[in-house]
Amino acid sequence: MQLKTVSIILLGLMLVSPYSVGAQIIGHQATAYKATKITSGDIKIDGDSSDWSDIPAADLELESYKKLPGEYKIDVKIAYDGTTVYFLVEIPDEYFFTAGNPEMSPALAMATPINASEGAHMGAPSEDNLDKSEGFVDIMHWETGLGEHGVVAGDNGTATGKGIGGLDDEFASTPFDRHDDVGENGWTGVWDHTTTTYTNGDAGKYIFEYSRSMNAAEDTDASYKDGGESEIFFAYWNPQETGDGWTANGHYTNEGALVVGFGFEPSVPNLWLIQGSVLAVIVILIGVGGYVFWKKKKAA
Ligand SMILES: [Ca+2]
Ligand SMILES: [Ca+2]
Ligand SMILES: [Ca+2]
Repeated sequence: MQLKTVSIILLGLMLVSPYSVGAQIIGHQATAYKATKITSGDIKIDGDSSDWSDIPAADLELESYKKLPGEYKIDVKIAYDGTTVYFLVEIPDEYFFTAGNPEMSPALAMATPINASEGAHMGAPSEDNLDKSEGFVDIMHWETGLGEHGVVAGDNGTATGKGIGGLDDEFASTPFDRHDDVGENGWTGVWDHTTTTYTNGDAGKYIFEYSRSMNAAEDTDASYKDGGESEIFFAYWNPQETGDGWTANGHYTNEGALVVGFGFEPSVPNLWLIQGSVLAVIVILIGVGGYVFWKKKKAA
């Protein structure tokens, strides 16, 4: 190897960290999760999570796209009975709710690709290309302030435009191109909080329990198939982000997909292993570079 070549490699390696090399190869670390097949009727959509006690949870960390401080460690459970898919999302956060005011109450969204390669950026390929689209994502969007705790929200398959209780069926091709579904709102949900007094500032966690048909009802919905795989992203808006509530892009989200296998454990690439391998290659190259440099210097 020529000295010049080795110097170029070393300069390149000094400029690129192993983390960014790994992240460029496969993106953020995904989380694998096996959705549990249940018998119809096992899960009741009522905001009470006790019927989920036998179903394992995926632990996800939601971070702020706007780089706001802190993160949310949430638990997600998914079950299906062949015709209906059920979701339970539990988010530790203070109870904070103002009836009729979406921004002063929590909001949750979930994106599943319809024909985009992933749902992380609502159809856009990356944070740097948010106005480009690579396809459509299906969206569940729940503004709790438009409803109340313990009360059924969504439209259970009817078409009403804006969802009852703020639980809406939508789609997007980019973050700037998001629409309500026109054909039907497939979502049914009940949210609650572990507080017993429902006083703003109470500690505890939010419970979001919701379901939908596994089949797409229209082109703007994703399908969830028994034996199939789906990549899912969640977003949470904290009503205490500002004195006036949350801002549109103040949401916290999982940067790596939740990869869901319906009835099986899906395999996901291990980013840490790839980063470790990249680091090992860098150490070897630096060693080779140092040896060549030493040989050249000795020969000069
Ligand atoms: Ca329940
Ligand atoms: Ca729909
Ligand atoms: Ca939809």
